[in-house]
Amino acid sequence: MRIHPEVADALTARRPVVALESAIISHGLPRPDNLRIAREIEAAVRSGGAVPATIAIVGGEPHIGLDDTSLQRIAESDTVVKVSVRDAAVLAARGGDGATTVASTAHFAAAAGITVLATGGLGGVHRGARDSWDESADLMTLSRTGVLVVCAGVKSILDVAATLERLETLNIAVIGYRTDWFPGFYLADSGHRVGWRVDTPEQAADVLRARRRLGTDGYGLVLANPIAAEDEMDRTLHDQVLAAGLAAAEASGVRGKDLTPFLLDFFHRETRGASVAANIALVLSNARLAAEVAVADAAGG
Ligand code: PSU
Ligand code: MN
Repeated sequence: MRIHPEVADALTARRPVVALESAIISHGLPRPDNLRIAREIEAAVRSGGAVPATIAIVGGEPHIGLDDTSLQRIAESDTVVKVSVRDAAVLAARGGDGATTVASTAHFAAAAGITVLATGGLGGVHRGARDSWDESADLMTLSRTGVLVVCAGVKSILDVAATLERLETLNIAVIGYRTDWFPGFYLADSGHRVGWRVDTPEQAADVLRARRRLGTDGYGLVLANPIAAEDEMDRTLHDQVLAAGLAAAEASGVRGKDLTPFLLDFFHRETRGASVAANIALVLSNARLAAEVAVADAAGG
């Protein structure tokens, strides 16, 4: 692993660091805006007082923290593949470039000693999983990787109720940030309750400390941060486009790791950018909150 010097210095000095995934840059957001947004996500972490560590595989080597040349390569190259945990070694062996999902970002972050990770939406159980068995490796990975993932819930393209059940089974606590409801990604509220709530970054950091004392810090945690009311998508438009997107995916036979990018792209095109605007707003908010939690964690010792 290559740890960027700024990140390495921060980790050595126990200053706050936030890990950022890169699949959202390469596969989750439209070009050419994705590079600018990637930089804005890093800036949001800095404005919250932490050092950003965007994670990706560059030239076969996992990088913890990217310089601008590498960030550009991940955002713009056509040969960058979406990398989950199982793909990492195959890609590393052949020296390719890969953008990491929440699962593989969590894996490399934990290996580097980073506890807090920010993303847009966590992967989860897909609709129709009863037949397709399509469940994101994000869930299984978090059941054995002790990072806190700050996200706006799971994407509404998923089966939210089933995802919450699996999170329970896998020992991954879900904590609402200033809410008792699990967020719905583009919408603030998915209609499902969460069991726990915190109202400040300090309270979230208290949970991280308690978990170290109790020895449950090998399991992941989800801090669910709803999109701000003024940034939410229109619910009627959301529901229409979701139904159309699911039908289009079914009709064109999209499966496996291509399904999430397909549906996100469908949303972005069909809503003429409204879903992109919501996606950007929520990911920046998550990056900022993740930084504040990392700061509170570092301050508490
Ligand atoms: N959240 C977003 N946009 C994304 C993703 C999450 O706002 O593109 C990506 C993340 O990298 C997540 C992945 O880990 O989608 C889940 O994909 P899959 O269902 O194939 O595991
Ligand atoms: Mn899948």
